[in-house]
Amino acid sequence: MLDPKTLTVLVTGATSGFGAAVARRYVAEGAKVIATGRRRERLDELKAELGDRLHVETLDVRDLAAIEAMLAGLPEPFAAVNVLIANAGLALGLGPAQEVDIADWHTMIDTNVTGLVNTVRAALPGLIERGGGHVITVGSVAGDYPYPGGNVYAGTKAFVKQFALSLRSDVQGKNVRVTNIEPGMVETEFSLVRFKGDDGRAASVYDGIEGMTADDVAETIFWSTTLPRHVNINRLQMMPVQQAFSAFDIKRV
Ligand code: NDP
Ligand code: 8X3
Repeated sequence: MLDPKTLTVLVTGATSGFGAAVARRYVAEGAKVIATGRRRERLDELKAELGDRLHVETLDVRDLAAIEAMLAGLPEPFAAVNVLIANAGLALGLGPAQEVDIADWHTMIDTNVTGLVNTVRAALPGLIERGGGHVITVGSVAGDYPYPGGNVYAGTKAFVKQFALSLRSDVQGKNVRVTNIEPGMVETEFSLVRFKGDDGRAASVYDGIEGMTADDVAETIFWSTTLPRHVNINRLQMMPVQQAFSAFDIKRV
């Protein structure tokens, strides 16, 4: 197993959900963590909770120049990032394609696709120059299995998967591992964001289900990055036991 104390982890979207759980998991094991996100007060709370091994930076992943400036200005103890967890992302809406607000589609593409490639492109050269590391991308079961209303969100997660696999080919021989983590339903702020603050609708998604938690996902990410250096998990799909697959939807006349 790789010693977590040797890891300097940069995680995007750490103000909530998977990202915050990831920050807690790595700091607890002695790693250094740079936690980023747009909501400063959440970052400050995380800093107060986790202490010296955590560094926080306000960051919108849609802003490539801001990512580059953040990486260039990291304080010395946090400068040598060797694990990138490109987690920031969101779904907006669950309506049929013919009815949705196209601004929501643009925001998902800007965040889940452009934000992801911004983050990876900015951080990857440093990882390689320092001798290697690990890039974790956060896909979704939605990247494989279509569902009504998934439309652009699902499309962005299919992109994440194929980008991650392709990235692996590009960094072959550079000692960089790449893993796409693909969860199913996990109760975080994800549905609250998707349904634009409608608590009742968000909560109903998880009614009667023992869903996975952000800690389950953080544990899986932690595990995949601390496996012996010669092992690469390419893709890892995970679901709650109560979530499975359904048959094709056939409309008969
Ligand atoms: P949360 O809503 O709890 O967390 C999302 C995080 O992304 C927040 O920290 C948010 O921070 C950040 N974020 C959103 N937009 C931006 C942006 N433009 N720049 C920087 N950070 C941003 O959801 P999850 O933890 O569940 O989601 C994390 C990832 O996991 C996402 O990519 C999501 O698509 C994926 N996922 C979630 C699943 C689930 O069921 N929960 C299942 C499969 C995948 P802030 O608003 O402060 O910027
Ligand atoms: C989030 C999981 O099933 O709501 O990616 O798309 S799902």
